[in-house]
Amino acid sequence: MSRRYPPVSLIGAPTDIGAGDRGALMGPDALRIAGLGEALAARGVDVADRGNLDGPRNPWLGPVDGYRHLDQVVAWNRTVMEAVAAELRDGRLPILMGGDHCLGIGSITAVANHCRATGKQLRVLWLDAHADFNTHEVTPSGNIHGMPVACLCGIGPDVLTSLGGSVPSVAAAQVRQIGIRSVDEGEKRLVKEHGLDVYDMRYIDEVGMKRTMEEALAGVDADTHLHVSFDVDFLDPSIAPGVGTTVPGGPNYREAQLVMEMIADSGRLGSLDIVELNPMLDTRNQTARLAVDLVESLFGKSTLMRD
Ligand code: 4U7
Ligand code: MN
Ligand code: MN
Ligand code: MN
Repeated sequence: MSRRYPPVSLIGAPTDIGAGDRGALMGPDALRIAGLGEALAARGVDVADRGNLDGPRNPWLGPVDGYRHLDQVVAWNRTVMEAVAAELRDGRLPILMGGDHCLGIGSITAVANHCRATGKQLRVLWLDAHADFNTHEVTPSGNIHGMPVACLCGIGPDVLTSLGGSVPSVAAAQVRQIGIRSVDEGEKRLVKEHGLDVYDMRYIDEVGMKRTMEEALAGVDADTHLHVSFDVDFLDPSIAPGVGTTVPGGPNYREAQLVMEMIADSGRLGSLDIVELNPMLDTRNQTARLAVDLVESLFGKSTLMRD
């Protein structure tokens, strides 16, 4: 039989406040329409949809001091952090339905605080085409969805790095990035300087996804809380067109399934973000349906005898 999962809470954060394209604010409803809740329930998971959080609308202004919409990004992340923290306190597994990836700051800050409070080890798997390690000095866009990993590691504006009280929220050594294939020039230097563990597409090409995941999951044990931050642009754009920042050369369907299956096999999934889905750029909700399909695997769905 399939593994038991804690009860799951779906949290919608309908905003594109940190993005460069409009539309990610429709992500939560696209995931609902693709049947995310029903798919989990069909796996025997107890799931509650908490509805959507509220926050400031997107004024679509240019950068100020290298940041677009910093105040609004802070407001959204504070709300996300509180919502995720409340679910974790109740022993539930939060699924944050974004929204753009700046929301990973609030979500993962809550998870990190929960781990500190409960004495769990934290491991963050960052599935993304991008390293999201820009700062206001090196960002080519000012879009804060390109900065969440840096902020979590303590590099960024105080209002974001100290959102949860302890700075940094997360140590670079707790993060594994998978699928990376677009890193900006200044960002590259920072990624190296901070020793981020990056399994980029070149590495995946050379050693294969199986070994990559074995390495990314090495050391995960019964005391580990695994957080998966799934930026949908991780996937190859040929299968996942519904994102704002597509980069060719991503994992194909089978590789993506293997990623999810191997995480499921670890048995340690504790929280999840599904971010950057942009229904305005999608074809008949194809990308949302693929995301749901992959989440089923993340929750232990597999073929034939392996269940
Ligand atoms: B996402 C970018 F310049 N690096 O900072 C930037 F290429 O959350 C893109 O991973 C960031 O989708 C993409 O604007 C953020 C750009
Ligand atoms: Mn991202
Ligand atoms: Mn990305
Ligand atoms: Mn993106």
